[in-house]
Amino acid sequence: MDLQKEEILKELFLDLDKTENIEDLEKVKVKYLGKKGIIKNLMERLKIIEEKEERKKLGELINTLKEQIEDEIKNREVVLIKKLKDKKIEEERIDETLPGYPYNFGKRHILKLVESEIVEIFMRMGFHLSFGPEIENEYYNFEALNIPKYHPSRDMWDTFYLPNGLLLRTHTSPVQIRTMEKIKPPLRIISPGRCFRRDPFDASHSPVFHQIEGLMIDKDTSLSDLMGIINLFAKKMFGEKTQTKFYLSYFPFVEPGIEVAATCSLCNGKGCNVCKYSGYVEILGAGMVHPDVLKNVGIDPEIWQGFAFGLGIERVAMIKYGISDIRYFYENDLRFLNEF
Ligand code: FA5
Repeated sequence: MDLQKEEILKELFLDLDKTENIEDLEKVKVKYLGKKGIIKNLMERLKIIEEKEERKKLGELINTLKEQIEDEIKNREVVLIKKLKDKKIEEERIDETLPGYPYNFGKRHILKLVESEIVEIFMRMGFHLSFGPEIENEYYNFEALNIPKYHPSRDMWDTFYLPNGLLLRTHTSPVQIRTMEKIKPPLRIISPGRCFRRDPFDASHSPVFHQIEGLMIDKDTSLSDLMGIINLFAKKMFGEKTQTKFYLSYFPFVEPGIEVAATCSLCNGKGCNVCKYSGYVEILGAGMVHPDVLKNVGIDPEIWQGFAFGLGIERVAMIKYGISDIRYFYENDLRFLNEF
């Protein structure tokens, strides 16, 4: 039987040279060493040789050839695995000269930044932080503040009522009552927080918005203390040149009630579309705490007087940064949020 060893090996080397990956190599393995492969075929042919010695000799030769083929395939496998690894390393190579990815740090929302700024100004004037619940009852939101049931002034605050007789607070003024119930005067507190009203969304109203309540109770506190403190706040918040205007207004829990407007910091009082060409923008409601409110919490109005104020944080932020529409605060548009 002619083994044709040299031809087989020559063909093997050609086949191995053509392999590019392990899958190709597997096919070569099957071709030479598989069940119907070249070696198996040689073994089958061996069976028809009758001469025992010749069969033995040829058998040994086939085995040597098989081992040689196995070795060559193994060698090629080592080469292919290295090639594969090198390719992977090349593909994953880090080019340290490329610019890095921009790292996006989270930041505080503009309303929180403005809130902190307002809180800091008042804390420097000796006010302390106080907090109250967002879900309130009628007593704290209205009655203790001199707004009895069916009183027409309740219409000033279009309220979200909850099924269990509770409500979402319409302003931060209930914190005045809760604080005076707990702390004896003299006291000075500010209370930031969320408020809720059935106000439809428009350029200056949101159904959810933020206020900061201020309350000071002491002996001999007067309207001029309130005016002095608000003036100082306006200058610190909007700039030293800021002027304020005080108007008489009505809130059932203060007497007298006032509203305060500050020169528009965008146009410096000259008039622009943000201040509707008046040069001034309303910043807060305030007044001297009504004696009946003091009585409701057991404070003697003959000894103690005080003032309270409530300002809208969105309104302050809009004036300070010239933002013409309150909806920007709530749309979560990163182009807007990243400006602050
Ligand atoms: C009050 O809520 C009174 N509690 C303020 C007060 C406190 C008066 C203490 C006297 C003494 P008013 O309804 O005007 O008042 O609201 C105060 C501020 O909250 C407004 O000037 C405005 O800036 C803001 N505000 C009210 N409603 C909305 C709303 N729907 N969206 C955004 N801001 C609002």
